[in-house]
Amino acid sequence: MMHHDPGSRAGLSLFEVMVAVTGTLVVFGLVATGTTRAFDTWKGTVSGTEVERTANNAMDRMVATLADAGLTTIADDLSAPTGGSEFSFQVRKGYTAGAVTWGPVTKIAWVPDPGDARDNVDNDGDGLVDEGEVVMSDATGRHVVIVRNVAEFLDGETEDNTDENGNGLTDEQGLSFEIEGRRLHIRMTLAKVGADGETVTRSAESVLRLLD
Ligand SMILES: [Ca+2]
Ligand SMILES: [Ca+2]
Ligand SMILES: [Ca+2]
Ligand SMILES: [Ca+2]
Repeated sequence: MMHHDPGSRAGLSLFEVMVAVTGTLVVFGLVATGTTRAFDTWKGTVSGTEVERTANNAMDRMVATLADAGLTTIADDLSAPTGGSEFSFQVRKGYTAGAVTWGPVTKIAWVPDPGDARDNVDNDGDGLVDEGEVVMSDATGRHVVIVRNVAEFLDGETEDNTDENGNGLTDEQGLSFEIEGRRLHIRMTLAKVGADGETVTRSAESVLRLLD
């Protein structure tokens, strides 16, 4: 049988109490998370947080790709009040003898969802009419879908030849680019419909400075 001196035994007890308290907090945390998830599933709702996160991730990806894009490599007219839902650009790769070398011509575009042609009908039955996706492609044959469930028009906008959402662009699509000087504005709206028929819409917006 082992004997401990009373002093160290008391210290150990205090440590044990702290472990017990911490352990209890962790268990409570898990229960709370589990309940929230179960509640969402039961209601059949789409989580706004999830749609927002997807929109932000896609926006971050576009911004990262376009960080070294050159203004002079862009031939598309993206000025207000129309802007554009697609454009081609080149990204600076480095320098050769003091001159900038550019990467392959790359295109980012809103394209119709392959299952939902632009005919004012929800052909694929997902609750969204004529939704699209953001696709990035380049001359090397690369073709990447950055995000799906992109609204046909930006939040607050319809096709009526006016700027209903007051951002300076008329009838802009769910993915919209605008160049003002050297600044590139990127706007995007995602939408998703839950099992209960409720539509969740989230938008993301970024402005970045293009290289000369
Ligand atoms: Ca359609
Ligand atoms: Ca659809
Ligand atoms: Ca607008
Ligand atoms: Ca409009």
